[in-house]
Amino acid sequence: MDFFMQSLLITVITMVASVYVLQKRRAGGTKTLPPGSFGWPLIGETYQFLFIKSEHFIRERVKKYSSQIFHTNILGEPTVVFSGPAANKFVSTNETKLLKVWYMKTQRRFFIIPDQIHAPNLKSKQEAASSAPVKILGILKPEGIARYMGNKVELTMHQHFMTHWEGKTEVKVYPLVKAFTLTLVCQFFLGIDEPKLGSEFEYLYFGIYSAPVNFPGSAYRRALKASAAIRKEIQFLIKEKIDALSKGKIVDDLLAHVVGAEQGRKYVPRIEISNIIMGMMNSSHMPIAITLAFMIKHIGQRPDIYQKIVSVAALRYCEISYWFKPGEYSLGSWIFFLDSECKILKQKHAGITKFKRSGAALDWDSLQKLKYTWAVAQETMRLYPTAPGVFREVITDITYEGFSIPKGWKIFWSLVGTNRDPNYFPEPESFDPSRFEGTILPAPYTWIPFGAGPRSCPGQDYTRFVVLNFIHILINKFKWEVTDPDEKVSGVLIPTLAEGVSIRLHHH
Ligand code: HEM
Ligand SMILES: *[C@@H]1O[C@H](CO)[C@@H](O)[C@H](O)[C@H]1NC(C)=O
Ligand SMILES: CC(=O)N[C@H]1CO[C@H](CO)[C@@H](O)[C@@H]1O
Repeated sequence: MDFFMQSLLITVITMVASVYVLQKRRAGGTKTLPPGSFGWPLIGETYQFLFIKSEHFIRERVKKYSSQIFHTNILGEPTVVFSGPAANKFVSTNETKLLKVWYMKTQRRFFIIPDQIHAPNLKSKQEAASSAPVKILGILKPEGIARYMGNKVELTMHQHFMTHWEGKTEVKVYPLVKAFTLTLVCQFFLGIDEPKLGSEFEYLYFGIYSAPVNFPGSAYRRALKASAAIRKEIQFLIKEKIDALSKGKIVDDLLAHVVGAEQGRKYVPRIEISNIIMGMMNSSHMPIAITLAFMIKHIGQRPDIYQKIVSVAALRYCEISYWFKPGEYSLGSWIFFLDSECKILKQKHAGITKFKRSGAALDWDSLQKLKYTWAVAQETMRLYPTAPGVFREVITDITYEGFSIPKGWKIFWSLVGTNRDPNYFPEPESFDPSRFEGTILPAPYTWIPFGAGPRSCPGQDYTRFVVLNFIHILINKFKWEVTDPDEKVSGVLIPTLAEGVSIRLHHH
């Protein structure tokens, strides 16, 4: 921590000294600001924000100020923290009218986004370029994923399991799922079979919530270097794709399509294309790996959940495959006896039996039916959220719950403030997928891991596709138990696994 404090001190000196004064003046209107504290001069409550678990940081203040929203100062920016269902609804429904997206300095530097965009037409160009091409292409829609990933993903999964899982009696889950999601994103987004830049993507992902001080050994510096390396590689590949396309070659990966589509329509700077691709790779690699690792840990600790996934999957097969006749079927190491209405009569553990489709990736329709497995994933994302929140900028003075928030202020929209709140999730610390199953689901706006409203995450289908397929295959191949159930969860704003989750594997 010494080092951190020292670095901060130096930044403080180099920062414009007027920020504090300015902020006081801005805050000193006649209207009522949300309660809160700007903390220390200049650095405000940045330290607390970055180094205290998000839910504690928020819960403490919500209690102290008796208000769901409160003001603070994060990295020199007067910021109002929004959390809770009402705030979630407010932000998502007023998105384009009252608020616009805003990026922290870390993210602006990693992506080379200008700090201030003055010209109005430049602003709209910038905004359009940041997400439009993705939406135009529809590549993250189920059809797109099926088209670009469908046939390859099966082979990739097969190879992954053959190399890293088959024949092993004990494995560490976290490094393996990271290797897996990296392989997928390299293939899907860049069209390269040899995964690369693994540690760079990890630094980038964790670097976003770091103090932006560029000193040897700082998380920020590592992430900055990592983003430069990633960008360089993407720029290189863009050149390759342009060459290939101009020679009339068929290249069928996502980058080639973005390049191709952009060339057909209008010129979009390569820096924008690499931003889009880097952003999507960042979102598809670490968050899915972390979700998978925690999910595998909890399934391993709970035989009831394991078995329910297996039997629900068996029932689904039965429903979707009208050719199932009454009789005996096996799935993984379980044997099912089905009656004429496809009800499971009996099930027993079967030693070594293989379900005939074991190891095959599922198509889109079948995946939609794995509702219980998805409920397990949802519960995992509730307890271990990989995107703690997003920033917005207030574009016109707004009034919310009687408080006024001046134009130009930032909003930190916490997406996790509700996740462990017993008012919305009784016994919040217990892992209970049934919260997301059946008729009584969490109330609207109480669980929004992907955000909500017009800017919500376009990668939800990709996430579902990868998570469900991976768990499906894993369960078909193995049963497992966690060797250290008490392994510590580390990380402040983003949870990670201190020891990587070791499990003992039993092959079917
Ligand atoms: C566990 C997995 C994931 C989580 C929890 C997650 C969460 C989020 C959240 C909270 C946002 C911000 C929404 C906002 O600003 O209001 C977001 C945006 C975004 N996500 Fe994801 N995401 C995940 C996976 C993915 C994947 C797999 C992709 C791509 C394949 C992806 C692509 C994007 C993009 C492009 C945006 C920016 C959208 C925009 O600003 O218009 N995400 N995600
Ligand atoms: C990486 O993805 C996560 C999850 O979607 C997001 O919260 C974070 O802001 C992204 N990081 C960067 C540097 O864009
Ligand atoms: C100006 C505006 O559109 N305000 C809306 C913001 O969101 C709340 C809650 O969804 C609405 O009631 C307001 O009308």
